[in-house]
Amino acid sequence: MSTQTTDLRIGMVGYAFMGTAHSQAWRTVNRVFDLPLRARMTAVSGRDPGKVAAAAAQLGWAEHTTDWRSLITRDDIDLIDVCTPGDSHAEIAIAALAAGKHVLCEKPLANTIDEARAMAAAAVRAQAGGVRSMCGFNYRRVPAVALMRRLVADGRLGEIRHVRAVYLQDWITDPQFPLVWRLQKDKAGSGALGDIGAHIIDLTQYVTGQRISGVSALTETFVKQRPLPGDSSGLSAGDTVTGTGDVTVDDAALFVARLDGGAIATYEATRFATGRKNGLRVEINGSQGSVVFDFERMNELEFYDAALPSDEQGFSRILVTEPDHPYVAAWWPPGHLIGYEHSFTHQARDLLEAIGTGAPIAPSFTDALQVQLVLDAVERSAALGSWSEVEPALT
Ligand code: SOE
Repeated sequence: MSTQTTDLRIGMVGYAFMGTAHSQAWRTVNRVFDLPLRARMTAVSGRDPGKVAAAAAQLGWAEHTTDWRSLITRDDIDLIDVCTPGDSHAEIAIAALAAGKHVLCEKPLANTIDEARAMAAAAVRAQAGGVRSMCGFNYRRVPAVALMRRLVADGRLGEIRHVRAVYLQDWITDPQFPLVWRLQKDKAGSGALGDIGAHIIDLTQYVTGQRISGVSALTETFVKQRPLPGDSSGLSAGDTVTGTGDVTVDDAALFVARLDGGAIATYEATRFATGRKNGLRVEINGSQGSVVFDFERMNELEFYDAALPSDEQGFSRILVTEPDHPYVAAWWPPGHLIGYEHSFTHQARDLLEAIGTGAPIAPSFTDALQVQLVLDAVERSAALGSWSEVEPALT
């Protein structure tokens, strides 16, 4: 590891689902990757004083405030991370850029084209002074997606003809699911379209290197009224319901599209695909091959290589876990999937809970002794060429 002397001091606005995900990233990134800057979790802001204090403590932020503007005027903050609903992205990001702060902003960039244009212009102006900005289309950074892009860029698929992209969720199929902010146009801008459709739009343009040049679409709102939640800050219901309100966004959005490199495409974004939890799937067919990415199997990429002899052709499953794959080498030894790390966090969780509550914890040393006894029996059996009994572990 190189010696990291320069800190990048971060102020994050918002601390719900995306704020939690970003915090995890800021906490971890320098422990995994060798980088020229060290992320410092300087301060987080949120509207509710009690909740932001709790979030700061839980997520690892040194300080907290209820005034996001104070983050922007501080000299000891270099980057503003915008993790709020879309209705405040433009105001926060533009103010931060004007103050010379780098900005990371969650997707979709804004709720309207006017806001997005103003943000893009502010970013270009700021960049002249060395200020950087980025939108958080995180799926680009899945190693299998990066590999998919490389295969396309290297010409392994030939001329791209079809793009088939779906993003399928089902978390609002129940009409009693409350009217959370993601279902309100003034807060979210649009529904499934902006929330998850934006991801597949970005992903397919990124992977193909082609821009969507025209679309023909239809949208639907299946459930037009929903219970009003007491707390509409997140994905889940608050505990109080105070009447009903109108759903003002799409529940589903479908469109066909042309890409400017000649491909034609279909897109489907819905939160009503019963049984589909986070089904982001992209298939690309070219003149020389095809690739398929499915987020629910995010460590894999399917590849069909038409350059192979016909008797060897077929979709092959590439396990994207090797050091030559993008991002992977910094994580774990070859073959250890991304997500492997979570089993250690879960292990630590269970141990902390057991110690704290006095609950039993497993596997105990006696359980582990049972494993040792099997290892020993295997070695004895192999050495002797005979059956070996495994005694029960008794302690
Ligand atoms: C909710 O639909 C959501 O969390 C999106 O807001 C995210 O961007 C997506 O990654 C998963 O689904």
